[in-house]
Amino acid sequence: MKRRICFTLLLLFSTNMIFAQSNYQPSASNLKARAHFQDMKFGMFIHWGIYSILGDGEWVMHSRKIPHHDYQRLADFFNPQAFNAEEWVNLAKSAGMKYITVTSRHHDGFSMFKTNASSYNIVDATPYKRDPLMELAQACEKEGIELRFYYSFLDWGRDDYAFGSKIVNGKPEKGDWDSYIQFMKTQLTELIKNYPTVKGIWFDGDWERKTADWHYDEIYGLIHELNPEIMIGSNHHQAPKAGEDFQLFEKDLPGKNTSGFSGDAKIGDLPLETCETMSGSWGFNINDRNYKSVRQLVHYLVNAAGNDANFLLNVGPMPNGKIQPEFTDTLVSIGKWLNTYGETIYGTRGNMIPLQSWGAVTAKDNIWYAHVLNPDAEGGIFIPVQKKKLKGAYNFVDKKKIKYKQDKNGIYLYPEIALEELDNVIKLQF
Ligand code: FHN
Repeated sequence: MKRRICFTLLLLFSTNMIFAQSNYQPSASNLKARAHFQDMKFGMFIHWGIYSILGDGEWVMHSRKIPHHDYQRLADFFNPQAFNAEEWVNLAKSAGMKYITVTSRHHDGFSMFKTNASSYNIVDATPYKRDPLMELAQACEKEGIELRFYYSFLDWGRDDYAFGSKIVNGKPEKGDWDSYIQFMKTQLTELIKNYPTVKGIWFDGDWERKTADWHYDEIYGLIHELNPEIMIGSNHHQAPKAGEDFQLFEKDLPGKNTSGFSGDAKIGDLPLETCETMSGSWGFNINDRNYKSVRQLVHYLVNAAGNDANFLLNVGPMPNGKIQPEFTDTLVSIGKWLNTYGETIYGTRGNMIPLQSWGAVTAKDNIWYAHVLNPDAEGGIFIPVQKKKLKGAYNFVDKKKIKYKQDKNGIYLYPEIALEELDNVIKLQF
């Protein structure tokens, strides 16, 4: 008997050891994945779900106060016959994107993949009956694009989540918190085991229950146990938590808070990523014509890289499975820009100097790229770098020498600026 108790204790202890993330030490493969992630720099975010039918964004159930049992009907007529995973992946490629992060389950609780944990999923509940995430995983693997899954902690529909319930002692008063945590663990296990090429899990929505015990230790521990290489990030808008592998920012560069999401987002020392929409919405919104220009998005990409962050740019496909032409045109133009300027973005690191009024700097070892985004900025193009001897400055495109002066305060550059360009890049050799 005594021996059995000891054995049980040992088992419990060792299980906890596996799951404990408070002393999380990323594996060598995870550290390698982090460096590769930072090299990739540019990814496609995809918000797609049954909400796209209503053409009013992914929050439509909540914002239009549609009761969940009515909202669920959308599944009956979700039949995206024009969806073609190869087309999406090729679009990402022609935009110069290196990875895709796609919603596997958003706050409406609908699973866009085949799951045995709930019949409210695209294969079992729609006339479409196909698993787009499996098709996407296959197309990504074929085309050399990395795949990551967005997964919502928040669920507006499940009884065990009991949306709206008061949180007492870390649990909702109503519902069944343990059952909900187990449900998520089952789904995450499916997402990792059934889609073995997945490289990242992008969590969102725990901000809805700030005082709940989310069992991060168990959830993050489970993911790392299933595949230590998988990078975990969560859009909780705070400092990174134990067990996370990258830090996310929404609609803002790290350190900025123009959107109001990042007030508490203390920057940690993990790889960074910022996400932004191509119009004003994440999910397909038929009434949103607030399209960002190629210039705005290239500048965001450059500023993100200058800030040492990846840029995850969102598209919200339509209910037929197509991505609207206003987005595809812009993406292809960004890709053309990257065809020329990719060297100054991919594989670089940022934060050499803070963002300047004229633009940003990206770097690879002893080569820096000064991206002049706002040539009219006051003070000319001054690079506040000391104790680094400049050997030469060149126009990145035509390789012509650029005049400069260096003193104890930094480097003053005197380039000829082509105002029609989205970005004038000066290559600095130290
Ligand atoms: O509520 C979501 C929203 O729908 C979208 O998914 C964004 C993407 O960053 N995150 C949440 C808001 O913080």
